[in-house]
Amino acid sequence: APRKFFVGGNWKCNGTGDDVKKIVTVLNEAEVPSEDAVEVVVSPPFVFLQQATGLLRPDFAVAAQNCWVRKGGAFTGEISAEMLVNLQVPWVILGHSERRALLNESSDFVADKVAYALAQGLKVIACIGETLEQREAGTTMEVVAAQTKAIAEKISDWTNVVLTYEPVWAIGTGKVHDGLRKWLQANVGPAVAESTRIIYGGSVNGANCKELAAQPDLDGFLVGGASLKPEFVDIIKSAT
Ligand code: G2H
Repeated sequence: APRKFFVGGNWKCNGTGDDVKKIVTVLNEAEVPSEDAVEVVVSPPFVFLQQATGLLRPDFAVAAQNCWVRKGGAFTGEISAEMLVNLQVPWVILGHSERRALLNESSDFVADKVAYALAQGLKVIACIGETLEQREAGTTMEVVAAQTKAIAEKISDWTNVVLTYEPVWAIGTGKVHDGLRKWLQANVGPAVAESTRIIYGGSVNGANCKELAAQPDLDGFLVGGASLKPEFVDIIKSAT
């Protein structure tokens, strides 16, 4: 089966209950390509997940922005994968560059989270990407391959993984996606390389989405800032 275009909206740590209503109203009224052509997933902060789920059109899904690495318990301030499953939240974003950088999440820790979340039945938007320093040092492919390898060592089924390349610096060229697909082919296998969606994140907006979507190895987007605005609809439309 061809890889279905994926558009994720990462709302990050933004908004109020009223903002959720406003954003969801815009999405619900939007005319977008059919479910066969694009998978749309929005990711509100934890506290708004249930509200968003209740209001959102049935062809769009929600994702949490993080979850705890193992079964819940005495981990103050954390949210477990089991809780997300219990709330019928289908997706979770893991390893976002902001968590890797600001909260010191290591590749091994992220990989453990990916494996645990998948085992609980969640679908995972797994994020990888290099910093500007690493890019300038010419180690981009090495860095993203190591981040992907950490995950590949802990999972065997990639069906419910969307791999998200988010260079911490800016707009992509599609080249890293090609390298990542080749890495999967050589290290995981041709079937996984063929079927796994590799999406792009980093300042995607209504103006640049069409050009980016035309890259052959790019199967969708994880959108931050622009996912809070009506132009998110234009980004969804770039699927076709
Ligand atoms: C990268 C991205 C989405 P933005 O962090 O996760 O955000 O589109 O605001 O660059």
